[in-house]
Amino acid sequence: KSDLAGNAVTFLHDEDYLNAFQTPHITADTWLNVTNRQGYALNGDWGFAIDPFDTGFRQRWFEYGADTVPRAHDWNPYQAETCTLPGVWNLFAPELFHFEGGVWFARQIDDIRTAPDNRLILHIGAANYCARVFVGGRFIGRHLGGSTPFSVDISDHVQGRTMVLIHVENHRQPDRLPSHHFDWLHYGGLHRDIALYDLPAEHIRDVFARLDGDDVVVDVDTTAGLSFAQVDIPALNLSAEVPLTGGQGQLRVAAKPRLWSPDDPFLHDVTVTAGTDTLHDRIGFRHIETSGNRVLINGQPTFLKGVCVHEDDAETGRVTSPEDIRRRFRHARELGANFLRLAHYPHHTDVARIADEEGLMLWAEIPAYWSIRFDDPGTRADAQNQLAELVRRDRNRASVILWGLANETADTPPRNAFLADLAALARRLDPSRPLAAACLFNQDTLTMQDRLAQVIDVVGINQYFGWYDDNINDLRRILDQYDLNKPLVISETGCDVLAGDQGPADAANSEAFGVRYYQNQIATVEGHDAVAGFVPWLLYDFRSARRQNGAQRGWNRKGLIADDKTTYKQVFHTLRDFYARLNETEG
Ligand code: GCB
Repeated sequence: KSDLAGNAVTFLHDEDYLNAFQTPHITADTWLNVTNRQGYALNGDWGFAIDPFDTGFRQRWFEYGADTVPRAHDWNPYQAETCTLPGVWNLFAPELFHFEGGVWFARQIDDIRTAPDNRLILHIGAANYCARVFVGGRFIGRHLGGSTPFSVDISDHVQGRTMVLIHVENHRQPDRLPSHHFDWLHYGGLHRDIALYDLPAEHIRDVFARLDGDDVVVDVDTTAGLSFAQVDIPALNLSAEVPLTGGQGQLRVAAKPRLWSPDDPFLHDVTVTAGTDTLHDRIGFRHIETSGNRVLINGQPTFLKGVCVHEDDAETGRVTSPEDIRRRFRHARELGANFLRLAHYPHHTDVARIADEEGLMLWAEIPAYWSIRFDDPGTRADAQNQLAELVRRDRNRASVILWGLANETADTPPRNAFLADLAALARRLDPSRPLAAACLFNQDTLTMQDRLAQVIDVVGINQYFGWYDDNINDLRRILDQYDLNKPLVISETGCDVLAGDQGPADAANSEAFGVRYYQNQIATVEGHDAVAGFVPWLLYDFRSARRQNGAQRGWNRKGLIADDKTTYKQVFHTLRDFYARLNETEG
């Protein structure tokens, strides 16, 4: 390209700078199962620079090499300010709290390959929202979606010490999931583990083990050059060879495994070997299905005594740890809960892993939340990819009993087509689990007419009668009129309570108000035949930029426990008594 005077110019339009870094896409297709693999952690110190004007693309900051003199003067990754990853930039400095835009992260890596033809895979736990990966000065690819893991083979770009730059950008855009507007804090950054994996050239990409009727089924997916895999499950006395075609194979054997259940969360050691590669996992086998209005675990009707939870922490934001997860589960158990709804995006990989060990059941969802551009093919591809990455990551986890497709989305033809496609994808990637969503009920007739309810297996409704809506009797009408032959779960209910507020029961935000709210809710729901589960909103107070009244001050205060994750509100005890009664009746 040249200008009128014939001078060479690289880009004519400003947006071309960014358009040059759109493809290749990094997607679920290149995702690698890293379960129990020994990785080389890249957590820790990284250089970082905020880049609100995308200067780094214009000046090609990513081309800085170890021995090259920087071509631009504005940033040098070797002299950068540093931050600790995983991290969210909102908490790096007070002035970054509401920053939305692009940030560069830089770090040198070593070639850790132990054999010359081994593959070197970069694995990123999550980057909110759009990540562009540059290795050794080259653009490798772009990933969309803020809460799912991705991997990319960087073997051909690493020589000795090599600079890795990851540009992460979190613009709120109408074509993303979530879109412009949502009720939690818009954290940006690389908020989960980053690691390198050194794998043999021929390796296992994924394993999916499950129960199907009376059979144990193990799908194996490897690189194309392998002709068989070995599957060992010692507790089943199972050791079998699986022939692979084009790298894919399936083992199906009749077996009677000891079943995983909330009361007996038994996990089987499963080892798959192919060529010189091995993947090891601990997998629970259990049945999950619905029958009429009930959810059945191993054939037993099971009431979902739940609680919703966001992934948020006063100190670390979206960054979580096994200790934080275990504390979450301890509180859920203390409440008497057996079920958590992981709102409103995929949570950390360790959540389902620890829930497997502890016998808690989970609803895992993607952020198809509120108004989404359902008619945009790009948004559709993004949603499908986020779902595929979530399902592939967590489908070996017995604790995950439901895939959640959407939350409070309006019934329109484009939305129904979009979510029907997602449902089909989920069933294709994982035929073993029911699908759920928080549907909308008709406000006038108080009936469930949302056509999404026809597509999914477990119908959720978020209702706030006594808070946003006044008349609690309307909830009874909804339940009485519910006539779908599918489980109905109260997938959210709650009210903002300020911990320690001793105001009277008719003053919003007081502890007494909260207690009365839940008493009314419980009185309406308890024993009602239509209801298969109750999942209050939510375990802890969480940050939300849109919540700015006097009691909120940047926090959604519907937690049963305050934001310090220590101070119980009285509503916690109201619910605990309810679940204790249910536990007694269930015997
Ligand atoms: C809802 C949303 C949830 C909000 C909640 C609230 O219905 O699903 O994301 O945080 O209400 O507190 O209003």
